[in-house]
Amino acid sequence: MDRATQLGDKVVYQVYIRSFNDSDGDGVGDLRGITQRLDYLQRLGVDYLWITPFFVSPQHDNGYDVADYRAIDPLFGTMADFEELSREARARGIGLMLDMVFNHTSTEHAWFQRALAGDARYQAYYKLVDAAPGATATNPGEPPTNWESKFGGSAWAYLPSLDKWYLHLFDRTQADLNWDNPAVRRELADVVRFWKAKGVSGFRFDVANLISKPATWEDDNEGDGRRLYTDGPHVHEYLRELVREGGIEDMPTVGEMSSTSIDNCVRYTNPSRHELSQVFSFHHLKVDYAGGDKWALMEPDIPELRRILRDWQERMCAGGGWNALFWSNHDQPRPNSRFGDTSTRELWQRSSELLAVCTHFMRGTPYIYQGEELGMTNPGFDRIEQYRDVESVNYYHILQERGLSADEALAVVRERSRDDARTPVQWDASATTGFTTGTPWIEVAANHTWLNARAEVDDPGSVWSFYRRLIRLRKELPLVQRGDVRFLDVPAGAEKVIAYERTLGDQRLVVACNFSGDKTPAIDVALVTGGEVLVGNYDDAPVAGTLRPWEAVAYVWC
Ligand code: TEU
Repeated sequence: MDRATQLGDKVVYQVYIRSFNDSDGDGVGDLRGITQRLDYLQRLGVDYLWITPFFVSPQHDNGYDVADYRAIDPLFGTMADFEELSREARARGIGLMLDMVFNHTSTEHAWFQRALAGDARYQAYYKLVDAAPGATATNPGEPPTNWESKFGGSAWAYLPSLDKWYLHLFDRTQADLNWDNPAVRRELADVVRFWKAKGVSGFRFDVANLISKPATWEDDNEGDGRRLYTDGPHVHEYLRELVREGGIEDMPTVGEMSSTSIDNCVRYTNPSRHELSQVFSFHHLKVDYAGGDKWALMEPDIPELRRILRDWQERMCAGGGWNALFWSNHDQPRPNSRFGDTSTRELWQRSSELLAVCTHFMRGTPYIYQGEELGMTNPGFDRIEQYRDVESVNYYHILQERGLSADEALAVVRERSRDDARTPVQWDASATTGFTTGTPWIEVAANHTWLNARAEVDDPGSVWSFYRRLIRLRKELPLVQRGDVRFLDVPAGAEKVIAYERTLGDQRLVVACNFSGDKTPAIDVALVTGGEVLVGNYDDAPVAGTLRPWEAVAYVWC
């Protein structure tokens, strides 16, 4: 089945469980909390929920450090709660996609613990490398390579009791699994079958393109190691095997592909390859990294954003691949704070809606990250103590070691922290936003007094209603589901406009988005002559091809 037939009319909603809705007052979101909000999600019109990990975990990385893939962390509820959620979601036509963190386990996982206790069978589950002679706990010598952890510092940690190093591409409590060991691959396929038998509808695979490491350990003389372990030698084969052995080829599956290439993503998702059905790629979310560094601030480079989106849309389409479409997730700042303008309510609304128009008419599967449909923004915390994320806290210190003052480091963290997207969903205007009756695990954003679901769901002019409309349009228009895509050149003076065209037979759709607060010549008038405005974020149509500040419009010929 081609991907457009399988997925063209579907929209996924991401639930970051910890911050979504708390049913028991402990300040942390949970499974029953999701069940309580299913009516809201059904009304929005989404097809699937991707729920971030709720498995047993010491929570050093908020559940991305799994200690037992088959058991639910009591923090989030019980298996009975999961089964109830699954039943209730299904009754509303919503499927659940679970988040499988298979590149690494928590160091508290029984496998790692057995490895530590000296069991050779389990030592072969991880990437362990003997230390050089003479290593001691206090002076272990050089690690096997110079690779850096994505959260800062070396990607290797020394185990004095074994006199070995283990690889951790993320936190030191997240040990990379050895996918070259067939026993590991069998264990993981078993986990997939376990959840499939529980009736889940699909899966997201965390950092799926990092699972196959190179056969020899070499330093990266040009960078942090990623070019050596990304899209590694056996990654396609291993994913195909997982999908086959897990029995999930017909389900929606999405791989998180960090620093990947289009050619690889065509391979990951073209149905003839029997791998995954969708990919998240991140190049478009690096256009505001100065010198490629997430922790160096820069205004977003919109022409570069256009170039990247164009490449990914056109080349994935030509290669029979399929993109996940998104601006936002639990690792990214809020997109309106980042690419839009939230300085006034009017600009906040227009730029939030512009971002929605820009992705929802593209070819692929749109993902809405919780709260995005309300236009939630970065919280703008002003003290480091308000941050919880391991990466943010590490980098606050690393930036100061690099010479920034504490205030400067905080200013960077404020724009780049993963916690920007992790504040509680703003259900209402009350002090804890209707998220919990207790004390939220992380502070709420101050703007919840006016920016919240209660204020938006019944207002036909709200950001929420706008998202609902876009979801419905995708379901109504085969052109959006399966049309070809081609990006449009923009006229001189319109460098901050992103415009593209979808076509299916003689049907045509043109989308133009002005990523700026200036009036700008946007599109050649001839291109839109005779088209009808399908949707726009102003009440009236643009005049003579000129877009107003943060204007986004879609014209259709059907
Ligand atoms: O993220 C992987 C990842 O590579 C990033 O999104 C990025 O490197 C990170 O956020 C640093 O900026 C996935 C999960 O989405 C993330 O929450 C986990 O922390 C990580 O894997 C480890 O499991």
